[in-house]
Amino acid sequence: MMLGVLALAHDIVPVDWAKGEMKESCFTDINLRAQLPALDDNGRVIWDSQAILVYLARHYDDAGVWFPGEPMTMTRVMQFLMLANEEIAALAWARVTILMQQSRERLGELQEKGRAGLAVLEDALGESNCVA
Ligand SMILES: N[C@@H](CCC(=O)N[C@@H](CS)C(=O)NCC(=O)O)C(=O)O
Repeated sequence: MMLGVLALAHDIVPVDWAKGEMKESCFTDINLRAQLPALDDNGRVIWDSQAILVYLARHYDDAGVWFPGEPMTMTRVMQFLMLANEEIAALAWARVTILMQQSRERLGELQEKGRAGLAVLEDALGESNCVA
C-alpha cells in the first residue's frame, strides 16, 4: 500500500504462504526469518513490514509526512506500528485460523489481543482524526 501511496513503480512477486514457499531457499536467501513480506529495492533487501514502511517513508517521502523526524510524532508512529505488529496482527492470525480451519486452541487469545488493540485505536481516534 505504501508503494502505491508514494506512487513508486514496483513488481509484486507472489509467494504462496499456504504452501510454505517462504521457507524455500529462494525466499530465505532474501529473508532468513522465512517470513513475508520482504522488499528488494534495487538490491537493497529489507524484511519486516514495519521496517519496510519506515524505509520507504524515510527514503522516498521527501515531504516527511509518513515518518516525520520530530521526536514525539515519530514515537507516536512507532507506537502504532508496534500495535499493528502485535495486537492488530493477532486479528489477522485469528482470521487465518478460521479460514484455514486450523486448531482453534489459541483463537480466543488472539481475538482478545485483537480487541485490546482495537480499543487502543478507538481511544486514540476519540481524541483526533488520526492516530499519530
Ligand atoms: N513482524 C513481521 C511478521 C511477519 C509474519 O508473521 N509474516 C507471516 C505472513 S503474514 C509469515 O510469513 N509467517 C511465516 C510462517 O507462518 O511460517 C512483519 O510484520 O513483517
